[in-house]
Formats: sequence, C-alpha cells, structure tokens
Amino acid sequence: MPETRHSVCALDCPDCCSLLVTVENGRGVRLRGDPEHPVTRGFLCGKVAQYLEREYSPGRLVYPQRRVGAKGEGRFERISWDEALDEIAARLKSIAAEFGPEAILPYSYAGTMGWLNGNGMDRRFFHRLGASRLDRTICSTAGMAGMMAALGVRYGTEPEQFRHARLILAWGANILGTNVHLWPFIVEARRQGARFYAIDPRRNRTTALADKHFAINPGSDTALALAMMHVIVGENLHDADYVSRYTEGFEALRERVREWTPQRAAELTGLGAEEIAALAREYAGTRPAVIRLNYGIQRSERGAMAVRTVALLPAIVGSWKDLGGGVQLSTSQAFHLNREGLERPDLQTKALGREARMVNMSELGAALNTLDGPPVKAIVVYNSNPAAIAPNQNAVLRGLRREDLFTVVLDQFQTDTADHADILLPVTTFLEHTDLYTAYGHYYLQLARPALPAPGEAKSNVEIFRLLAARMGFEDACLRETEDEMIRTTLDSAHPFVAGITLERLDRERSVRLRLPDPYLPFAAGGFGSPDGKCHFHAETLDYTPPVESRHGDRDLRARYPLELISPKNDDSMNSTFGDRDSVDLQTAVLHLNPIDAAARGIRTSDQVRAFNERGSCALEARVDDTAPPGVACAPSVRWAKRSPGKRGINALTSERLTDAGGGPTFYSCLVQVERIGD
Ligand SMILES: Nc1nc2c(c(=O)[nH]1)N[C@H]1C(S)=C(S)[C@@H](COP(=O)(O)OP(=O)(O)OC[C@H]3O[C@@H](n4cnc5c(=O)[nH]c(N)nc54)[C@H](O)[C@@H]3O)O[C@H]1N2
Ligand SMILES: Nc1nc2c(c(=O)[nH]1)N[C@H]1C(S)=C(S)[C@@H](COP(=O)(O)OP(=O)(O)OC[C@H]3O[C@@H](n4cnc5c(=O)[nH]c(N)nc54)[C@H](O)[C@@H]3O)O[C@H]1N2
Ligand code: SF4
Ligand SMILES: [Mo]
Repeated sequence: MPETRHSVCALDCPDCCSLLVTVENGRGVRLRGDPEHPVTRGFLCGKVAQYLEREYSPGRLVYPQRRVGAKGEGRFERISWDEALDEIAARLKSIAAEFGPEAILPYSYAGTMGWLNGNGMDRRFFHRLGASRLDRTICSTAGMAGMMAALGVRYGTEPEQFRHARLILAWGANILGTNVHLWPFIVEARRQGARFYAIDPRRNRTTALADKHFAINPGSDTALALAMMHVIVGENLHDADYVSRYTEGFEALRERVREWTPQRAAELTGLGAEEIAALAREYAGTRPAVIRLNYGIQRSERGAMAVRTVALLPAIVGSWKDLGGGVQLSTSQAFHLNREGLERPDLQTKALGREARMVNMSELGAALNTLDGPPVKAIVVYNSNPAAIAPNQNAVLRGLRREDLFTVVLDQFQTDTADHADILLPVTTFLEHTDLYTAYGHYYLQLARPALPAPGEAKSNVEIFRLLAARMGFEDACLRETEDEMIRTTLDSAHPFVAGITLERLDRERSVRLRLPDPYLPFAAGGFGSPDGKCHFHAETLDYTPPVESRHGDRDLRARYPLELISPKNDDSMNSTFGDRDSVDLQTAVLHLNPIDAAARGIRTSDQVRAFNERGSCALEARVDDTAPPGVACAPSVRWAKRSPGKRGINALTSERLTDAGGGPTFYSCLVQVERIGD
C-alpha cells in the first residue's frame, strides 16, 4: 500500500516548501507540494518537482572514498567508514598539534537550510576543536547590513499580504525564478487591479510578465531610490503623519536628497528622468504599495547601501501602516530560536581560551593562498561547492590543489569541490534525515522526519560530526546528543515569537506559524530596532558611488573590459546543485549578449565565445537576444567548472572584492571583454 509521508524542501530558497512524498515498498514514487500549507499551497518549482530523479540518481555518492588521482582529477577508491573517520581524526589532530587548531577551516553554506545539518552538530564540533570560524557571507550579509542600517531589525511584509497591494515592485527579485510561491499572491492582487513593476537590468521570466520593466544599469539602485526620495519629498508626497511619529531625521533627509534630481539619476541608472519621477509619484500615491526586494541588488560593490536606501522608502510614504504595504527582503530574523544552545560557541573557550579567528568565505582564494598565522592546512567542506560558486575561481582552485592541504568533502554528488577531496564522504538528502526549518520568505517553522531510507552507506552531517567528535576523543555530552535533543534545545527560547512551540506540536502539525499577530504589520506604529523605536534616516551617510567595476567606475578598466557581467540565478537549478543534470548544464553554458554588443564583435547566436578579464577566462555559447541591454552581458549561473570546455566556470571572472558593508561578495560588479573563439 502506498503511504504518504511529509517532508520539507531544504534547498536555499525563501519558500521552504512543505512536501508530500508517496512511498511504495520503501521507495519514493511521487513528490508534490503539501496543499495544506498556507504559503506554499501545494505546488512545486520545476527543479524540485524532479527531485526524486536526484534522489535515485546513479551519480549519488554511497560510500566513503579516498583520493587516488591528482587533486582535482576525481579518481577515488572505496574505503570503509572506520578507515575514513580514523584518517580524518588522525590528520586533524596532527595539524592541530603542529599549527594550532585554527589551521583547520570549516567551509559550508546552505546546501541544506536545516538547522541541525546546517548549523548544529558541525558547529559544536568545530567550536570544540577550536577551528577557525567561517564568516558566512557568500549570499546575503550585505543586504542584512543594509536592512539593519535602515530598520534596525530584519523583518518584512508577510507574503500572504501581497494579495492586498495595489502596486508591487519586484526590485532585483526574479520572483518567478527564485521565489515562485509569492507569485499566486501577486496574481490575486493583479486580479483586483494591482500594477506590477520590475526593476532589473535584464529581461527574465518575471520582467516579461510585468506591467513595466525598468532595465536599470547594474549596481545603480541607490541612485534610483535617492531620486525617488527627491521627487516624493520635494513634491510633499510623503506621509507627514507617519514621518513625524515614527521616523527621525527627516529634515536632514530632505536636504540630502535635494541634489538627487531625476536627471542626475537618469545618467547613472540608464532610465529616463520622467520615468523615474513618474515611478516615484505612483509609488507615493498608491496605497498599499509593497516592495519585494531580493538579493540581486546587493551582490554589487555598494550593495548594502542599495538595500538600505530602498528599505527606507516605505517609512517615507508610510506604507508600513497598510495591510499589504512595506518591504520584504527576508523574514528569517523573526525565528528567534536558541541558536547559541544549538551551536555552542562557548566550546571555543574550552579549546582556545578565546574566540577563534574568523575567515571570510567570500575570500576563500586569499585564505587558501596567502593567509598566515596560521595558514589553512585543512578544510572540511559540507553544504557547499566552493570550487564552483566562490569568486575568483582560479585562486580557489590553486588553493584546493595545494599538496599540503588536507581536504575533506561531504556531499551527495561528485561536485567540482569533491574532485579535490582527500577523503570524500557520502551524505543523505533532506528526504532522508530529521531537521528543523526556518524560512526566509514566510513566517512558518517546520519539522521534517526521514521520509525515505538513505542509500548505501550515506549518513547525515549530524551523524558524521557526532562520529568524528567521538574519534577525536571529545567527551562533551552535547557532541553525543540525538536529533530530538538538539531540536528541544533549539526550541528552548523565551522570545514571544517562538515561546511554547514544542517538538511534540511540530511532530503533530509539521508547520507552525510563529506567534505573531495575524496579520503581522511589524512597523505600523514604529517598533523599529532602534532604542527609540523610530526609523532613523541618518541622511548624512546616504550616498551613491558607482562600483569600480561598472560603466561609471574605473575608466582604464572599462577601456579594457567594457561589458558589465551579471551571473544571476538560473531558473531551473539552485546555484550549483543540479549541475550534474544535462538540461541544467545547457542552460548555464550560455552568455546572453545584446545585438549591439554582439554585432560589434562579430558574434552570432550559437558561436563559442570567451569572456575574460584579468582574473580569468570562461568559455560560453553566445545567445544574441534582448535579455541584456547594451553594455551588459548575462550568464545564468552556476555551471560546474569541470563541465565547461576550459574547466572554468563563470566565477573565474568574478572578484574577491567585498561589498561596502557586511563583507559580502560582489558577483554582479564584474567587468569583462568578450570575443569569438577562433578569431
Ligand atoms: N531557480 C533558482 N532559485 C533560487 C536560486 C537559484 O540558483 N535558482 N538560488 C537561491 C539563492 S541562494 C538565493 S540568494 C535567492 C536569490 O534570489 P534573487 O535575489 O531573486 O536572485 P538573483 O538572480 O541573484 O537576483 C535577482 C535579480 O536581480 C537582478 N539584478 C542583478 N544585478 C542587479 C542590480 O544591480 N540591480 C537590480 N535592480 N537588479 C539586479 C538579476 O538580473 C536577477 O534577475 O534565490 C534562491 N532561489
Ligand atoms: N557567479 C555567481 N556565483 C554565485 C552566485 C551567483 O548568483 N553568481 N550566488 C551565490 C549565492 S547567493 C550562494 S547562496 C552561493 C551558493 O553556493 P553553495 O552554498 O555552495 O550552494 P550550492 O551550489 O547549491 O551547493 C550546495 C552543495 O551542498 C550539497 N548538499 C545538499 N544537502 C547537503 C547535506 O545535507 N549535507 C552535505 N554535506 N551537503 C549537502 C549539495 O549536493 C551541493 O553540492 O553561491 C554563490 N555564488
Ligand atoms: S526550491 Fe523553493 S520553490 Fe522549489 S520546492 Fe524548494 S522551497 Fe519550494
Ligand atoms: Mo544565496
């Protein structure tokens, strides 16, 4: 008899879908969305609709292996778990003894969003060891810094409320590609007459369905937002009542934005001055108006300022008061769980007598090649594929190929990074282990139990780090805890948003809304994160400078590398996850060029081209179309380097330069030249 089991999608996606798996004779035969979930409502994105194919792929890693070929070559021999764990423990101990434990670096991101397998037993293990800490900046820290500077907390509009909006701005947010469960709420709003606009340099699934598409120059959003403020404040379209009650520094803001005329912004953004003024008037004059800001705008050099400036707009027009107003970047901070109890940072004191040093994951190339005091001698990679996704790929690969670096990789598939492992360990998928899930696109906490058996000898991250802790001789009780004990600890929080949500309740209901007012209007009456609860404009620090690597940036660089490359998310994959699929490989092998830029280089669709700059070169297939405006090149990402002709992916071009705040990467501030291969 088929049986239906519940699960949760663990991929790094704001939606965090609730799933139903049909199981027959121990095998998953059908995967679908759980229709009961109030936000994700029973449908799946295209990539996860096919997840069972990944689950049962012949490419799954199913036993531990030891490298026999050269680093990067990908040749391995099968070993037992005992051999693998003994060898890892022995190498980590000897490196710690010789160089100090900070010579060991964990490297992980959000391959799974589960708390236990993402920041649970792994954190406890590395803290107890005294390993270097990883600053997990690769995705969103610039945006977080921008939100904190604007609002003092990082809450946002509930997705369910988008149905009430009359004007919706998708600002650097490819909703249909990366956050598809918000879309039905937008469709509902549009049926009631709402207008939907997209602000994005390129044409994508979302801009194609928008009432207006503002094809802004990459990295120039701050200029647009400042000019909108100029018009709104200059024409007295702001919400004077909201501003006087709940904000601070409005007069200084008025002064500051005086110089930000739409004309000035037009030159920087590539939009028309009248178009900017009209957008500002419409935004201020429509109630409710909501902004879906996603992370696209903060992967540029001044990404934190961009997010901060846009996030101030709702306080100026008072849209936080309205059901269906405000802005959403992320909802994740509202899950006030007991992170310290789960991660146990206090264990570092035991190992080192102090906190361990921090290494920024967006500077992995530099960390592996030039860091000293001590140098990185071992790296343990899980939930991530840095050989493909980290910037400055040539430096990263050079580092991963160091003969004296001991590398352990935990993954489900033989990724680019796995090819560089000394020891490669097979791990479970989210369908196979227990975990607790917060979301960054809604306010529901979820629990998943194993729905399917693990194949071969695969184990979860939690289990692997528990076993490694025992091998290292660590006796702390927390390193032996079960999944349920870890969840109970994590739920042990007095914060009113989560107080009283128990493991038993999660086991019963699977998905539980945080204890927020319903509907939740976080800043309807102030309530910002500042000591006085007001939104502080701090206008004196609002400013815009174009990225060094942009059309208005460094002139010499621009003369050599005249195209602004963006490498946004591919609709049918998830960063480099699914990079083993041929269909995904085809989608991420292309470079979209505007007909004007292509003609200037004698390039036609299907030509093999080389995109290059001082950092490296990447071979791609040209698509000459209207995806990118003149001066912009666009490569849907992220392809596995080993599947590319020159064994280099798009990140051979991107730099390790960091954002203005938050220490984030600047993937979308990247100048390149493009030429036809064979010319
Ligand atoms: N299908 C799919 N879904 C995903 C992912 C995936 O790889 N594929 N990845 C997941 C992850 S890790 C994340 S962080 C989220 C990210 O989700 P998003 O932030 O929505 O994704 P991005 O593609 O980074 O950027 C969104 C849009 O911003 C545009 N953009 C680029 N530069 C600028 C700019 O300077 N200004 C403006 N206004 N727009 C700009 C891009 O062209 C893109 O269309 O998506 C998650 N969901
Ligand atoms: N050029 C360019 N580069 C980018 C981006 C871009 O837009 N353009 N986006 C950036 C962003 S926003 C992000 S978030 C990063 C994402 O980069 P990563 O965090 O590296 O994400 P993925 O590429 O999806 O790789 C996740 C890996 O984790 C593995 N995995 C999944 N579940 C588990 C598990 O339970 N245990 C273990 N051990 N492994 C597991 C998967 O098989 C996969 O190989 O990429 C960044 N890189
Ligand atoms: S990737 Fe996102 S949209 Fe797709 S199933 Fe997972 S959570 Fe849902
Ligand atoms: Mo991300």
